[in-house]
Amino acid sequence: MKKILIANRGEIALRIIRACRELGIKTVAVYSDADKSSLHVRFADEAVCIGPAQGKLSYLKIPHIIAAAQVTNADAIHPGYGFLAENDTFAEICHDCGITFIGPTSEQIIKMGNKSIAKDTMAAAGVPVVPGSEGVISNVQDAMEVAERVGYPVMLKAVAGGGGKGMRYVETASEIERAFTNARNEAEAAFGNGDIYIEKFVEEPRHVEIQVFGDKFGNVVHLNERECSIQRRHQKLIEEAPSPIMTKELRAKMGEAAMKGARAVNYVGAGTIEFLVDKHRNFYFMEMNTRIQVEHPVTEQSLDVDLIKEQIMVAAGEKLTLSIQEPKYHSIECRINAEDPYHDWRPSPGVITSLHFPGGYGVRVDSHVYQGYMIPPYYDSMIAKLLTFAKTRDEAIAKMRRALDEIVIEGIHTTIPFHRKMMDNPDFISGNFDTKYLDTKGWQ
Ligand code: MV4
Repeated sequence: MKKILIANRGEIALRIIRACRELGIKTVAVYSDADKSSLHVRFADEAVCIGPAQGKLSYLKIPHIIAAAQVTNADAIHPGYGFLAENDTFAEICHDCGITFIGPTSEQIIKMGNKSIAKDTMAAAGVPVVPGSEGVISNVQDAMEVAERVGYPVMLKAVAGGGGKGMRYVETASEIERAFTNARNEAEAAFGNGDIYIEKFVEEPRHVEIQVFGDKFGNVVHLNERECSIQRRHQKLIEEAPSPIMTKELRAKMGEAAMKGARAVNYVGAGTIEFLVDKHRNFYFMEMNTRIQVEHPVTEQSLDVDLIKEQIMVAAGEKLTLSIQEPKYHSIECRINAEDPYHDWRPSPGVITSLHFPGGYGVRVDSHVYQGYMIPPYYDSMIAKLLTFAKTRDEAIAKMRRALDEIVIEGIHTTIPFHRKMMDNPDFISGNFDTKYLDTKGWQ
């Protein structure tokens, strides 16, 4: 692999360019009109403008990106996360054009993109799943029957959904007809696919996901868990590895289940298997993400591995170099977003007038912003990932407090005050939280 085009922007584009630099691989950036002065454009060896500011007209335009790869002679494309990362058509077109898509095959993306097929595939492979319908539910009658069988409350989920979209909580039989119709219409409008499946509602679940990796020789490993329960409206805000609830035994069981799932689809590249974990530490498959994730650095800092380099090597046809091992460090990530947590988390784009990032032992900042940078309003609001890592969770939290005290970002509002408060929150410190924590208790 000699030259990689990065079909993304922001911090992940920089993260990928940095890995390529260290590997001696040339890079091509693509950018929209709004990103002319972005660091990914400056740090790449070449850069191609692919359209106007809106993502739909630039970073999501497959023909523009393929053309950019062809005119620059790139032999591979790294999609990052978001945009085209889980677009099966894009993966297929790359393949047909003789460009290596750094990720799984289009078939694997399709299979895991349909949440009901994904669930049935995992169940067949022996991965624990939440009791519910087998396949999709075609009418209210069937919905009632399944709900009676597994017991209320239940969740209606869109097969084309994920990340909480098109979901309905149903407490009693009297609500199910309305919920089913609403979920179906909402899913049809949002995804052009109104198919719905049902499962029993898991009470007070935690979101714990397992990083997996496969190569082209059929080798699969798991790289332990990430705890992602601190979320707001399905947006993760704090992630950590290991999870405060994890035991060696549970890790081995969940890791084994995740590898079974990955092997069942001959998975190649970086993937994440998301689980719900209930208060008795039962775990259930939720979804598989067929991409590198925003929070991959917490795994990197916990295990001392480079997941982006590994993605590139595996895509180039090398054997996996990673092995299964217990966490070496505790790592925490705070997502710094250009949002105002004091005013309903409203977006806060604009110019960063003053900037100072923390450093020192056990601190990592992944960010594309600099002093004078204008945060455009067109894309997601994450402007930096602040990580700390240490031998113990308490030390990692202490480092995070210290790092949050050092950081300066002026000119816009950010999620920094939220994170600083969370680092003193007794429930966070004791690991006593689930996925509902922020939405029900708030942070102030
Ligand atoms: C659930 C659940 C409880 N029981 N499924 C939300 C996002 C989507 N990926 C699945 N989600 C959930 N599915 C059953 N059977 C609770 C959630 C859920 C959730 C999951 C992970 C992280 C945050 C969440 C917030 C609310 C609900």
